[in-house]
Amino acid sequence: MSEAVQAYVGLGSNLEQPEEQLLRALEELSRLPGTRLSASSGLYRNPPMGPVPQPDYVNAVAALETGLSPLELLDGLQAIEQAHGRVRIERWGPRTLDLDLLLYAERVIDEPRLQVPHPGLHERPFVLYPLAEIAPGLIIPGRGSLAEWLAQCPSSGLARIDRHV
Ligand code: PH2
Ligand code: MG
Ligand code: MG
Repeated sequence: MSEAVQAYVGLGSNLEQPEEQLLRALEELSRLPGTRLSASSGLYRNPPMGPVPQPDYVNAVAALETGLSPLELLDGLQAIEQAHGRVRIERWGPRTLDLDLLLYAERVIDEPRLQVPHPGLHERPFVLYPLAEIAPGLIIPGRGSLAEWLAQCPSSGLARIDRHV
């Protein structure tokens, strides 16, 4: 395993107790081989984006320190999605758990299985706001500063969920 790098993962769920899905997924992320969960944002309830009518989502972002390669990490994320009973029925459709690799070190990756930075990252409030909570000074490779994208992105519709722990 190579030297650890910082990676960011977007979490989303809108089926079967979304908050529980996300809290369990955070624990599972921390147990990936060669990986440490270095930070996690709050949980945000927000309306579904896209063309499919579906329940509200709960979204969050996690920071990982990992020795896994980008594709090894992607495999790990997909295995966790599978373990949460993820079924791929339609694009943009509802899901028990979605784990998107948002950023991997300062890398730009454009492969059939994996695009990093995640293509939607810079325009989605449910990614930008939780990301800013744990990495406010972040530069998005090829796209500029997180702070600038955030300033153009209304937070309307995002409701931070209090965690009673
Ligand atoms: N994910 C989608 C489609 N729409 N809407 C919200 N609010 N949050 C998501 O994570 C989300 C979505 C497909 O990945
Ligand atoms: Mg996904
Ligand atoms: Mg997604």
